[in-house]
Amino acid sequence: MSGSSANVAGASLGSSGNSGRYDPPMRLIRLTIMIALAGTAVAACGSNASSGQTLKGKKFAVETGKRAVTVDVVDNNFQPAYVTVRAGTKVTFLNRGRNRHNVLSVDDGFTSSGFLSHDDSWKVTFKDVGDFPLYCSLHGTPTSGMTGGIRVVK
Ligand SMILES: [Cu+2]
Repeated sequence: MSGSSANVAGASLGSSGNSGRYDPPMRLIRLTIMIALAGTAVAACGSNASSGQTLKGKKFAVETGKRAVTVDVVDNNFQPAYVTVRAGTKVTFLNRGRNRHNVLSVDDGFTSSGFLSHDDSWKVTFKDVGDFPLYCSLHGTPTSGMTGGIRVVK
């Protein structure tokens, strides 16, 4: 950014000295702003797409030795938030909190729950290997707040 600002300042000085008009530098400045905005939009799109679909960098509780695993749904997070299980494991999401919650698949990788009241549970058997990001829409979004994920390995 500092590089392009310096270029605009230089062009402005040069053309005002020659003609006394300010049109050329204004056009340059507008063009520079448009390019900067376009670049920002592209960058934002790219980062949204990748952060919504990956569980990279999360800390996982490894529960690969079990055939059935329970994730506690509390006020307001999943415990553990990120779990590694073996393919074929049944995961029970149990609402131990006072608030209502839900368990929604970010990318439709598994069947989402409806609203879960205290002591309600939602069971999902994860047959396919892969990452399954999830969230509660009452206290989070696919990428922030009450989020979690199941990583299924062979
Ligand atoms: Cu919630």
